[in-house]
Amino acid sequence: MKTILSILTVIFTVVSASAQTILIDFGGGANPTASPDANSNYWNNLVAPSNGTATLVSTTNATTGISVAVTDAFDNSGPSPYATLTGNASLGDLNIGTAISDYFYVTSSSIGNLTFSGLNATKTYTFTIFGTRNATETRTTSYSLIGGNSGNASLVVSGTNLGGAGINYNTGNLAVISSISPNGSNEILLTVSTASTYGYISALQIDVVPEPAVAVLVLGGMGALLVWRRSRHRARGGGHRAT
Ligand SMILES: [Ca+2]
Ligand SMILES: [Ca+2]
Repeated sequence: MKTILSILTVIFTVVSASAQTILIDFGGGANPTASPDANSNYWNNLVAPSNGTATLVSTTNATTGISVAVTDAFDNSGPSPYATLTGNASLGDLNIGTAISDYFYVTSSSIGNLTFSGLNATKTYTFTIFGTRNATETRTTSYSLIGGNSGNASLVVSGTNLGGAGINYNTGNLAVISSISPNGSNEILLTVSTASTYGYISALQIDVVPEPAVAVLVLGGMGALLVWRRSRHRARGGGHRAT
């Protein structure tokens, strides 16, 4: 049994080593997120809404080979209008004050495009997006991703009592778009738009999903273990014999 546990440990270590998480804070330069944060995570800051670029590191400060560029300018960035903004625990690793309380924004007559490049064609990417703004007007932001496949989601970012009594901004809801693969140029395009007056992106988490080959390896490995266990069991005289 100890051997089996050791083999399983090795397999799961291989899987976890290939999974990466990336955190990005969008906003003006006044409130960048420092690294590491209170959870020991490293962040990337994008501070130029018209032409910003960044070479992205993972939450463990590892090089990812992925970069992001603003390829269609946002209208502008916004500062933190509520310095004490505290998000809900549901935001997970995105729940850092300097990250969630500032943003890039668009208006209904514009869009903002972010192009992610240097992606791995054998992996898929899950985008978890947070946006918020303090306003009694209900404002909804749309996020669309286009790579080898596509996906989209929307998020209500402001509105009367949206975050609870007297709290007119989003404090805990996220837009999640899963399993997007890169296109033939190893890129994914994220478009931010709105049918309301304004649309926002405050912070973004990208989870790099292990390539299918690794998952197959794990399943194959587990299958091999079961066969191995069964054959050992039989060799010891165990097993169910016909009576
Ligand atoms: Ca910030
Ligand atoms: Ca931000």
